[in-house]
Amino acid sequence: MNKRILLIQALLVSLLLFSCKKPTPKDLAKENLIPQPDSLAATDSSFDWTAKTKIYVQEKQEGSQQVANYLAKLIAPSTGFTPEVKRVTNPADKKGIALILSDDTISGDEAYTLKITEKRVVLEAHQPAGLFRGVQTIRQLLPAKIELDSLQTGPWELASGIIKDSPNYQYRGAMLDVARHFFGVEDVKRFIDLIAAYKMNVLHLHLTDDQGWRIEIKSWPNLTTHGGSTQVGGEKGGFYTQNQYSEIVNYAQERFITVIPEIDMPGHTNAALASYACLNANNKVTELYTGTKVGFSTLDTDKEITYKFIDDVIGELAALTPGEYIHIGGDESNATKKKDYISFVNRVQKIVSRHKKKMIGWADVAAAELEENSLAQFWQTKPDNAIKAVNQNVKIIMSPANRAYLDMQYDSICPLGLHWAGYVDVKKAYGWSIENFAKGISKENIVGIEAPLWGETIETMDDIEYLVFPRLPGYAELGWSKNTNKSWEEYKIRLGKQKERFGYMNINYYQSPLIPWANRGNEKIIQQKEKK
Ligand code: TNX
Repeated sequence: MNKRILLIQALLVSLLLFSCKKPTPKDLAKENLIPQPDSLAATDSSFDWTAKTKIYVQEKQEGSQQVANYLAKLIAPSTGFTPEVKRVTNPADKKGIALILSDDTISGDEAYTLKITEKRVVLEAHQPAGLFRGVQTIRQLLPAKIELDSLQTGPWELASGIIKDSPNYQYRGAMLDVARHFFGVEDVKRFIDLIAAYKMNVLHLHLTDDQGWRIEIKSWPNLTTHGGSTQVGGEKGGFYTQNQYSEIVNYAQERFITVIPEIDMPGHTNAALASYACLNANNKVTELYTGTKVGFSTLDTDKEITYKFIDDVIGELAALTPGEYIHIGGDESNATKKKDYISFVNRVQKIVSRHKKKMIGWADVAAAELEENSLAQFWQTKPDNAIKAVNQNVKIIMSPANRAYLDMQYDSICPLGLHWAGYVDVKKAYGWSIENFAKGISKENIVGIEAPLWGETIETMDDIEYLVFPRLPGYAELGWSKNTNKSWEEYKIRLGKQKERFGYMNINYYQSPLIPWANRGNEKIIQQKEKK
């Protein structure tokens, strides 16, 4: 009898204790967010995400429902929670997590406000894209092991406070060259997930080059069956069917990332020239090419069939492209006469417009007469071409090779990559300013930043990750965060603290000696994610 009373008493006490469990004090200012948000105010408490926590969205807000589902799915494997997403009239009044589209919050498509108290997490944005970027902040505020695919023990606490955040530049992207070496749909999806985690919003796919044509064009089938059959080094290549390509585009769109497809021309076209004799000046197909030289191929810019070909290709691609841009390359056309190059670009620009898209070209295209809504991509280390574009009132995407090329080696012993633009260590990759890089190209001329990964030396997803990480978070921050927030000394510490997260995300990153790599806690990994 006595024993029973004691047991009941003990139960009651523990119940009482449990229900009054004090939230753990946590300092939001000590969290290591990349990119750094605009403003952050800590309130020294925390929100505990438990199995009971629900995600609330406003009734009739389809966009927030989609992001809520993404968040629920993101945290499910490691927490074991399957949070219910509920539509209610006033999500902000509920205890739990609220995702709200509202006009009363900080403006801008990707801006968001995140308010965390002991009772609730309220994420507000004008647009679903803003909610999605805010969800990436929530993700980084959760313990790093949230990234694991296997069940972990909590607690899953978020430091309390208020974050107000918006991007500095509207265009923040990475490029993947799938032409030199082909990468399949699953690899591209992983690449998308990795850039999405750092709030990037553009994936530029370099789909064609001398070594391979990677996108199915139904009206010119030989481009892929023959032109896509090989790659650098001579191994089997590959290509995306239009359905597979759409799958990539949709996957990116669900992460509020725009895919910009590139068909490189008139140079870098050997794969097409090897597939169709009529595109060549001498009406003979070329041999497939598996080396890494550049600047030797050109479409015949005098033939009408060339423009019919381009019209067909751009037409099919435009139909697969919800984004507003198509990239036409235009770089290193050393085998094309200057005057032919100029008339070619002028004509191709019109073809792109006719298909209701805007043109992007590598800044070399500024030799032609650019329309004001075209964009030029700065890549050379000298700004001359980009300045020609600026003089035509054309905006610039900043990708200077000696700072922003993901295929430049970190140093002389780096096993992957090239170094024609120099070595780009992690500090060099981060330590520059987009708007001060080149005299004559200032903030109002620039849409943003893109870090291109050329594919001559990379064959596997591990190779991709080795060159991309840890430089990519830095490019993401250069594009997102305001200038006043940027300092290498401070950034390298934040980056070092991503170590655990990189590990749990199974990223094959380069352990640069410039970074003070640090473990944040003693969180035990119950089961490491399996290496692909
Ligand atoms: C130059 S950058 C190229 C690419 C190469 C790259 C290697 C540019 C517009 N063209 O064809 O892959 O260098 O770094």
